[in-house]
Amino acid sequence: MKFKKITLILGLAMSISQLMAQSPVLMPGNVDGITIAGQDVTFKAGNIYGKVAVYSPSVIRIRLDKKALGRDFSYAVIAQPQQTKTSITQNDENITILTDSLKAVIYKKPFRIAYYTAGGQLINQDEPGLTTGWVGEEVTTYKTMMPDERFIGLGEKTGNLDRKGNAYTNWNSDTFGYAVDMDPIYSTIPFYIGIHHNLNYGVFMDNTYQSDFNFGASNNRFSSFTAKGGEMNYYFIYNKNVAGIIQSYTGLTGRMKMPPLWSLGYQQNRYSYYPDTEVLRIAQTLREKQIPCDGITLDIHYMDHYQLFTWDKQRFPNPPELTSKLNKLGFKLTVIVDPGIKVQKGAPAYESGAKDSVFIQYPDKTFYTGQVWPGWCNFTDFTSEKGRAWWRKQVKFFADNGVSGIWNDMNEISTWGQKMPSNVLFDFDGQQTSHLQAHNVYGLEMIRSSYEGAREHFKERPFILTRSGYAGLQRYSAIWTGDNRAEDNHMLLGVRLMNSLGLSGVSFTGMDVGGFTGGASTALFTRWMQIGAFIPYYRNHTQLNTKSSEPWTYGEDALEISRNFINFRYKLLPYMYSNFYESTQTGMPVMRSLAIGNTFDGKIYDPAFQNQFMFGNAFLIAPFESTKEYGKIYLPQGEWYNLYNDEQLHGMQEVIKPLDMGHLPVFVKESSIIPMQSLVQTTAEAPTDTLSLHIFNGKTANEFVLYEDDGKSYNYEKSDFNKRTISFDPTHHKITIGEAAGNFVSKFKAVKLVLHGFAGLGQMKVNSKAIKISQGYYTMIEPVNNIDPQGANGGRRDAAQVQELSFGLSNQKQVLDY
Ligand code: NBV
Repeated sequence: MKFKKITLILGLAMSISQLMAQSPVLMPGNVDGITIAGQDVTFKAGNIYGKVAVYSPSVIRIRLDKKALGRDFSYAVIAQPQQTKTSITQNDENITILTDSLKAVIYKKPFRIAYYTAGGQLINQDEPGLTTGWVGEEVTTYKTMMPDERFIGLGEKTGNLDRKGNAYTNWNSDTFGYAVDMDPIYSTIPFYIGIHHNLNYGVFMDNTYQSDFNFGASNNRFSSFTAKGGEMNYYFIYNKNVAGIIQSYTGLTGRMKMPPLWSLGYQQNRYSYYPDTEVLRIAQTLREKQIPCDGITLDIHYMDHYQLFTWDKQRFPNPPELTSKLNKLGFKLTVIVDPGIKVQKGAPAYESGAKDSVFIQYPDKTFYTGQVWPGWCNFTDFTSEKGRAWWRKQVKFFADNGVSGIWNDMNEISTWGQKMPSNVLFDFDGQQTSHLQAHNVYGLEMIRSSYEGAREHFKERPFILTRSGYAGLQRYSAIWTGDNRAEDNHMLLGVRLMNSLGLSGVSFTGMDVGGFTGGASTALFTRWMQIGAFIPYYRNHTQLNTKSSEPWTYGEDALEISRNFINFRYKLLPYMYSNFYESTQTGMPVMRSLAIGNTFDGKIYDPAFQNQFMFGNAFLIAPFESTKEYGKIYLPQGEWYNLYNDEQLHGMQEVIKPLDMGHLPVFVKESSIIPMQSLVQTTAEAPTDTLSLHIFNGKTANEFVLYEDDGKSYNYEKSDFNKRTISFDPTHHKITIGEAAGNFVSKFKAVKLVLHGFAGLGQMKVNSKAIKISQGYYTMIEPVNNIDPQGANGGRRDAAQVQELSFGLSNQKQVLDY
């Protein structure tokens, strides 16, 4: 009896001391309760519930929670797991999941996971001592930091291309005039790529709560990702190259749709153009000054006291007439929308939204009211189908007025206070949640509603633009990098932001060219306009009360240089449109960080070279501060041509080039295939029926898929496109234009082949018929004052000696031998 009492007391004392010693960090225990079903493994690990699921040979998903796994729901992921050849085996120590390209090992004592190549090389593993842990509701997965590991991506994040040594937060924020190292800014894409030992992998943590990523910020032990709530839910992606990782990531989160062709043209913005006569004056001036342009935008002053779905009747008395006049001049109109609906009795949008109860609410069922442009506002709950349906219906207002584009601003959500209470509730598609979980997807669901509304009501493909978003935003919208400053370092930061977005599945990206706040110097403005010609969404925009920023406002030289670069962009439309097509197919961005093609070349991460990027596969752009007189450029592997004069340069070397206002350093990669067209002032104007096909000689074989469709309807979804593969095979001295696929009749009937670096070639055989080659000069981008009677290059300073020949374009395969 006495003995029993003692053991009881001892036992009690022990459990109290255990309780007291319980760690504030909850971690997975040993794995048991394992169920293997097809490609899935479910288990318990101490108090943790887990599931590991194979999505494809290169994608494995991990879910962990401290309670039974809940509803499987995502705003980002649209893919279902693919049927994948998988072998799952286990022993006392571990469970091994093997696909054709990836091996995941779940260690049982305690739970942790490691990923290996099919050949057994370690790609990535949970940090063995830290694995995954919960502190309160906050969950973090820790990964062993590999020697010399680099990290790229994570969407719209400031900082260096290589994110090693830094930590980042995801909480969509309105950051007017942000500093170049500010974090977070407007959008959230919790997806990054790790690189080490000639291996690369991707991690996408699909959790919409505020999240933190740590890439060895003041620690050399781990990289980690944290969510402030919800479950640990991430996808591990392995592929041999970064392009393959992006392809898998966009396989999960979706790819962009074909944009309207006009949205690739130059766009003129300001905050704000009004009244209508001013809008037309700008449009007409662009035409008079022969500056190609396709889009003009109305910022908030078009509305009646900033109330959504209204027009200021004084400034814009007849919007359909305005849009029709603009259309006749070859312009499309985009208008801004904000999520806030002014609380105003009698106002149709407010009344109908309130009646249908589409606004986000406090727990006591009163609408959340926040202050923004129109004053006190309610905000549509885009996370409910009811809210989205209501918004889609409102979008008809724009269709009825001939609007072609919807620019979604302030959708972080931004309110003047910038502090929306945590207890505001969102439907979250049937599982009501708080602001904490819904905040980061608010913008995504707003653009989804705008896109779907436009798809319902617009006659043609819409252009949708957003400032905020979450992973998957590429399915609905283009994005721009918000309120930057007219400063050199902002111009370069903008390039890195877009490159990082491109690495994170978003191809259609832009920045305010010329800078939003402040005023650019002439040199900065000109440099920015040049870079703009090589970014996916090319718009010039500036803040209220700043100096005008149309291309003619900086003097004659700036105007001429801007025009020449815009001209070049318009001639490149067949190349660009085809590159956008590639984005729709594989997620490959149009604007490409050098980390995509040169992942393991350490030089490209050097801060001196990290702003360089590829525009498609052919052009390497080297942006520098406008104040620099010399630029040090790193040319990666391959042979390169200077765009202005075809000077040939070897890759894997640094070159120093003098910089002047007229020449943005641009290089063309050897073996490039660049289809071009005649100059037009707007995409509404048909180019001539001759396709200029530029081939840059080189030692490597290359291919280019030339894609055309009508540029405006959805018929391309029903095979109404024209697609052919053009290939260059230097080993066999052959250029092939493949047979055309699809039902669309190409706008081109003839080809003018422009050969660069083929000096000495006298003739070519086109389908066995010999055709004589003529010698010529070609200037890709005219600089100012290019006439130089003494110049060796046909009387011009900048020109390349080229070989040319012309022949008819057929729908059948055409083989050119040389
Ligand atoms: O609508 C006005 C501006 C707009 O021009 C800008 O591009 C957005 O990023 N908008 C922000 C509202 C706030 C400007 C201070």
